[in-house]
Amino acid sequence: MSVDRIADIWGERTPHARDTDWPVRVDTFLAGREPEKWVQSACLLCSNGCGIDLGVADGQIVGVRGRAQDRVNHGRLGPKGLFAWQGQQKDRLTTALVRDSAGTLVETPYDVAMDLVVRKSRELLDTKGPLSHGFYTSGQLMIEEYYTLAVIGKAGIGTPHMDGNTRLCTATAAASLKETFGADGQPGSYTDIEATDAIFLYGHNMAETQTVLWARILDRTHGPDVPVLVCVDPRLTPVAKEALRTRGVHLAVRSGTNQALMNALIREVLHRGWVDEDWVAAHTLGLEELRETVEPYTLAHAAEICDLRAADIARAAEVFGTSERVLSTVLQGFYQSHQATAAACQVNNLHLLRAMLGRPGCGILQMNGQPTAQNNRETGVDGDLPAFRNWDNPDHVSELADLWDVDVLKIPHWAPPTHAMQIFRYAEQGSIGFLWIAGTNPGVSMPDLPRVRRILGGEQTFVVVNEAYRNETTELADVVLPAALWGERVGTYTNVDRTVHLSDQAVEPPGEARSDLRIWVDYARRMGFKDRSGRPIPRWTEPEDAFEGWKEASKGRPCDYSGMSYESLRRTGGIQWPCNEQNPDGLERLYTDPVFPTATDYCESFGKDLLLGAATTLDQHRALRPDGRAFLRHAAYEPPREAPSEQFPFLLSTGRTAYHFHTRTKTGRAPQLQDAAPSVWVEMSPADAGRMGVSEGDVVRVASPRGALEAPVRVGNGRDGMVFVPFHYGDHAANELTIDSWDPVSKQPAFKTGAVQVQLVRKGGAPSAAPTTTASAPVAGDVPPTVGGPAAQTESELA
Ligand SMILES: Nc1nc2c(c(=O)[nH]1)N[C@H]1C(S)=C(S)[C@@H](COP(=O)(O)OP(=O)(O)OC[C@H]3O[C@@H](n4cnc5c(=O)[nH]c(N)nc54)[C@H](O)[C@@H]3O)O[C@H]1N2
Ligand SMILES: Nc1nc2c(c(=O)[nH]1)N[C@H]1C(S)=C(S)[C@@H](COP(=O)(O)OP(=O)(O)OC[C@H]3O[C@@H](n4cnc5c(=O)[nH]c(N)nc54)[C@H](O)[C@@H]3O)O[C@H]1N2
Ligand code: SF4
Ligand SMILES: [Mo]
Repeated sequence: MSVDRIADIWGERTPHARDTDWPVRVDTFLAGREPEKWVQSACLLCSNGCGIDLGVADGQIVGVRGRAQDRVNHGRLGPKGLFAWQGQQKDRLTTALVRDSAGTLVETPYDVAMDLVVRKSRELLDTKGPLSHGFYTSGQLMIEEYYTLAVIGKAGIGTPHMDGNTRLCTATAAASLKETFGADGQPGSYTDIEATDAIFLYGHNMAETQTVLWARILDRTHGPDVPVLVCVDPRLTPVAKEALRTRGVHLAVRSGTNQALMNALIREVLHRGWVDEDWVAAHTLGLEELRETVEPYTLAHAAEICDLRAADIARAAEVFGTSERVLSTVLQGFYQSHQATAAACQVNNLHLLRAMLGRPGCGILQMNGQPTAQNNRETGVDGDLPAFRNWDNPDHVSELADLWDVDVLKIPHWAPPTHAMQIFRYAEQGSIGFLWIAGTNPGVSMPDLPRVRRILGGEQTFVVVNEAYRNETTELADVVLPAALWGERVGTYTNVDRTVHLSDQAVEPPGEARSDLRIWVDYARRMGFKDRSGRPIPRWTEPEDAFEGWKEASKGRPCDYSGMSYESLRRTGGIQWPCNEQNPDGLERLYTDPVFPTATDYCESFGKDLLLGAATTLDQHRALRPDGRAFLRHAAYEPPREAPSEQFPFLLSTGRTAYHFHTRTKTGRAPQLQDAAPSVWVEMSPADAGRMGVSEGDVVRVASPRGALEAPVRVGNGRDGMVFVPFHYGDHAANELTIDSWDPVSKQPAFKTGAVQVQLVRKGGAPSAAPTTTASAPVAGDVPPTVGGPAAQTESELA
């Protein structure tokens, strides 16, 4: 059947009962031509990682089709997967750009531009040493590229200044998994959706941000044995509506108060005796400290802090405490806040207290956002050491020195890795004089943009950017190198539930564009990086050899890829790590035994204080004798850094809409998606709007102590006292307003809290351009519905 997949984001329902397979539904979108061939890949527009085939004709992508046999999506695709590839065929960078003496970016042959990069880099390394170099990358490159950069940065140059935009994204997922279980890695599996009785979504608008995973949940909630949903989100998202429909709860917390709510949920579970005492005693540490910390958070106390009804919190605790199987997902409403790691750890705690791990239906998804954020963390381009090695454990550093054949002292491990916000600080001061950015657009996505522009645009640091389009960041760079995109190169990546996919090359990159792997290998060869035996660093030039190098680095570690190959990935619908001799087909769930990777000699991290971020030492960790037990981590609630005041009376929250991906470099060039959400808006509650005399479509000025933007109002369904701005629009960027402060443990910025004022600028006359199909749905009935029309018709076939 044919469906308008702009009007219907999730597509046709295929309901089914608990413990039965999710039916297959294959979605296909062709932009007018029949493909000559199909090329295997996985979607690269969110962490769900849907299996996708690219249809190719005359050397161009002409359409896409979901892969029926893929374990992630069973053939389905969402609006971004269906339509965004079209944006890759417009406005591409085909040559390098170099800033001339007049300050203009001039088209330059790639070789000449790379010569300049190498000259600059060599000069700084010779005069200032490795600390003069910083790398800021992405959650959207491939394993081969990340691992290559990790080896260049750590074994070739020796700089600790390396991080990804994953710091803004899911650094907290990694941090909370390390704190609780000793290492990163998602315990659960997407198949937990088929088996579960209750699903908790914490600060996660999955309906818009992992649309296919949400379709998977809808196929349970529309079948028999409906699971109960609990949604923790200040806005009435589609997730919140489904929670109400399944007779669960929508906890519309006041932004920035998650930790108080979590402490109350844990207290209730403890007080009501919903704890598996024997399991907890055998497999965890820290119960008494946790009990003590949560004791003050009675239902009434938390209700007051979070501005919720005590009965609703009690109901949520009851769902958790009395369901046989619970699946939890956590994302930016928790991660982008001042107590991010603390709150995310409480989700892990609830599962530990009820022994809800390692069996069907009982997963935890400390979600990723970006499609390859997981690999950024695994390979160590977030500053950590590859394959979840512990930079604070001398044995782990020696292993790498042996593997890479370099001196131990070359590998940066004498201090904690430098997080993104600190890298920008050093670039501001000029101690980082060479900053290489790839696969991210900080000119829109970082907090406090006025400052980011000063840093990137200043003379004190030389900025190189690998990009596929001209954007807000390339306009501030000294050299721009043209990058190949998805479908234009081969590589592998890993989604949230540890499923690894191979993406084959379907078409050639345009002009002089080339993959980040080729760019970095070229740089390394020209720089002449060598190991102790005189071999080049890295030892490979081709993607498959880089993957083989990565397999070797990961062997014996939690994220073990040693049993995979390009051939086996091509043959299957994705393989979950660990994949090795013991698990030749991969492993569906971790911690079935349950032995957690907390042993002092094995763990990825010795842990940190959740309130201050101070690190536990190796000796302190050993003295705790964790020996495979998980940590019940605890923290009191603290109010957010920037609270509303008389001058700035509203709470600011920022986030996403279903139709755009981040800074819109692809989705803004795909007509179906761009037309569905063409320009920025500001969401306000009906009560706030009414009080200010503001109606749908009126233009307001939103200002924070840092900056301001003007935009039309959507009178929507959020909390009173809160405004929400989507962060996708570089011309009216939410980050003009946001504060640059972060969680002490994960160092993830708090994009979800801040204080602003709102003033009416002029009456509008027409409704705002916000979509009606999503969390931004209007309260007024006379706003025209968001539809895609004939251009958005998609074929959908049930098996
Ligand atoms: N369509 C689309 N999908 C995407 C992306 C995209 O840009 N567009 N990006 C991908 C990436 S990289 C990421 S990281 C994910 C992000 O996916 P999500 O985390 O689902 O998206 P957000 O809109 O950033 O935030 C989620 C929710 O947090 C709520 N929130 C705000 N403050 C609080 C709070 O204090 N407490 C709680 N509990 N909730 C709060 C907001 O109301 C919002 O609905 O999406 C991925 N998928
Ligand atoms: N206020 C606010 N700010 C936020 C957030 C929020 O919720 N609120 N969310 C944060 C989060 S979770 C995230 S993930 C970030 C996302 O923020 P960004 O990472 O800055 O956003 P993108 O638009 O995805 O930028 C990716 C860039 O890489 C380019 N690109 C794509 N593929 C490739 C490739 O293969 N190679 C190279 N070299 N380039 C490529 C694209 O053209 C694009 O310009 O934003 C963060 N900022
Ligand atoms: S859910 Fe994510 S991975 Fe799947 S099609 Fe949509 S954007 Fe792509
Ligand atoms: Mo993200």
